[in-house]
Amino acid sequence: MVTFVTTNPGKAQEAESYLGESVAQHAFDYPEPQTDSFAEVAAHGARVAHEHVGGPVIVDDAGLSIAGLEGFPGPFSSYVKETLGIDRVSRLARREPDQSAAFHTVVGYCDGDPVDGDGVTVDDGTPPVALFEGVVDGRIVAPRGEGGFGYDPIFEHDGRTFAEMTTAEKNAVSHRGQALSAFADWYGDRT
Ligand code: ITT
Repeated sequence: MVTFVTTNPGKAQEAESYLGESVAQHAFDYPEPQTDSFAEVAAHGARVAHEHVGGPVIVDDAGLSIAGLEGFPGPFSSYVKETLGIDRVSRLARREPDQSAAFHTVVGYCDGDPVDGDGVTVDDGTPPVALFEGVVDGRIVAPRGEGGFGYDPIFEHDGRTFAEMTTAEKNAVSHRGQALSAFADWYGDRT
């Protein structure tokens, strides 16, 4: 059993849909270092979460980068959603000529033991953390759809917003689905 340490029930639901009963959510708000690197946040978070939980953990650090806004809100996605809200982010983005955007995530795994493997970014800190990245391209639109969470209603991929997809449909194309898929392949070989 791997513990997904996140305060975000939407992320946990996607991981459970993808990985089944081998994952369970634990809500713990680990401190995030001030950096614009999702990988650094995920690596730090995985170590702190492992120390807190005591067993194998994953964490997920994600963010939305809007091309016409120079990558904003990026590492500030959580703060910007709480302060501006997604409607205003959408309006700001749609004033720009380029509305393309990308969602990034890095999943960090830590169980205290050494990690290794093909296609995996291996962090050399202590304790070691395995990192799995995912990125999906899309564009910012006016809010549509009732599903998903966070920025999903304003992020359109292949003609539908993530909020217009089921969890399984979103996982099949999303940043998180890609990272979870890489993690699941790697973890299957480890256990
Ligand atoms: P934890 O750090 O506790 O996991 P969080 O919601 O703070 O939860 P992030 O910092 O990774 O997680 O997320 C940054 C913001 O991006 C936050 O507002 C999320 O709701 C949003 N977000 C993350 N993944 C998303 C997704 O797949 N679709 C839409 N919004 C997402």
